[in-house]
Amino acid sequence: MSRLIVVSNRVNPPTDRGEGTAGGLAMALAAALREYSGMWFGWSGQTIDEYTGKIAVQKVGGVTVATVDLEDQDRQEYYNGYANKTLWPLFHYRVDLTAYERSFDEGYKRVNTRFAEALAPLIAPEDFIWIHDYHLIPLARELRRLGVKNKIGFFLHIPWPARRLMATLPKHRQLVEALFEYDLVGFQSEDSVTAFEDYVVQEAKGTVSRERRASAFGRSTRIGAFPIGLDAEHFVEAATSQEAEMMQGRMRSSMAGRKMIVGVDRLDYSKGLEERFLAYEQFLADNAEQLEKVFFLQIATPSRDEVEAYQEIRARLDGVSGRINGAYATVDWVPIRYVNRGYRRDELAGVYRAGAIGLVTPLRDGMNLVAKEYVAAQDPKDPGVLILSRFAGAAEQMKDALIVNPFSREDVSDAIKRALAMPRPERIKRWEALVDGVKTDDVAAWRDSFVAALRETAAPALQVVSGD
Ligand code: GDG
Repeated sequence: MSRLIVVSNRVNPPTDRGEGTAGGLAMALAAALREYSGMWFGWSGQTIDEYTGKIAVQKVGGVTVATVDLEDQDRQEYYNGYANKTLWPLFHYRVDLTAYERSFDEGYKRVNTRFAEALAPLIAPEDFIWIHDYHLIPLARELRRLGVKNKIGFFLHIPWPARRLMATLPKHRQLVEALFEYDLVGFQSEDSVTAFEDYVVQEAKGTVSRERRASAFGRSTRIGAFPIGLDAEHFVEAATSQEAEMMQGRMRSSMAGRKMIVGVDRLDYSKGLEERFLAYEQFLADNAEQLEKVFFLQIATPSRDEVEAYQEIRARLDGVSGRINGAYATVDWVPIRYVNRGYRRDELAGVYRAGAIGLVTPLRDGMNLVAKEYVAAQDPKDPGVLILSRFAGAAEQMKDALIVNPFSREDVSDAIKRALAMPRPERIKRWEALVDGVKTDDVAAWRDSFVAALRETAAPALQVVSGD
């Protein structure tokens, strides 16, 4: 029987339903793997003095995981370097933060080779291989070099950038060419697929067929949009669990009748937190009658804190939140509760449920699962309002949210005002449409549609076509 082998940078299945780690990927993949017999391969997160290629296999939360340790140089050049200082900012349109260093390039290639060499012997002829995210774009090429002929799919969790941004990356053609070693390349949104097609046609002088087969570099691959979803059923359950209710009760008693606006994000510059704080400040300035009637809770879980850009955004947020609170707080009201720690998943569900507004305003986001979690956690009889950035992949699906431009303080401020005043029947109508989508397009639908599309890709997997 064919197995599914999932590969991602980190392998961290949650130990139980409540204790999720920060990061949408872990939850989604663990749910996918429990359904299929198979294995999850990746980095343990540990570093050792000298790389050995030794694989540790264990069962975690019902999932078989196989991990390797890397060297500190790998962590610096591959993980903190090429992945998080080069590709992450570039793919999130932050060319100003993008570092282009040759040593990062070498580290990226080295780790992808190491992954391929460790993984290849574990692959049986009938297995399907599903590789995740920007850390591992060249992995199929390395596996093919070792003679792996299996079907290999790739899914990009973050946005694909516009062609002219992509062209700022040294050796961008090599990186894109590596994607043509896959049988299927999946993106989160139509916006990303279109940007990729634009690169193929304009930059690589290739073609894209009506069936979405992209051809360039003498090869071809299937491409498509596979919007990721939530483990929705479990999240809805989590929102009414005892832990969630306790959390909601705790929130309610501290609210003193005030309405809460809530934001939950990894502390990352792509999430638009500074712009969000400033938009909320604008709202306070524009709506004096709302002072002391509402407050904003932002949970921002620290992330990638070895990278300077993350230390900088954290310091900026400390400054901006402090300044706004200094300007507006009264003896018994603080306008922004800014929290830098993580919570259990079921506790988070309780926090979402207590929020009259879910404020999700990333400047760029592949999908954004927080938007979907906020919707899934609402009380059907009295749901809150989702305010969502048009630049999150989720905006293509969640059209009944209040869609905003996160770069415009006035736009976000107006949406907050509108959401606070929204009559209950309109809130219910919008929420019903949103929750329908969240439940239908859940993580199982995502997994099944990707795996089905991978199975259906034409054999032979590598097909030589015209184009340069
Ligand atoms: C990438 C893409 C794409 C946050 N704080 C805590 C916590 N979280 C959880 C949230 C949510 C997840 O982290 C964040 O997921 P997002 O989708 O919002 O964003 P990224 O981490 O940037 O994920 C993104 C995603 O991959 C999946 O493809 O949607 O576009 O950037 O699940 O709940 N979880 C817990 N405690 C916290 O304090 N337990």
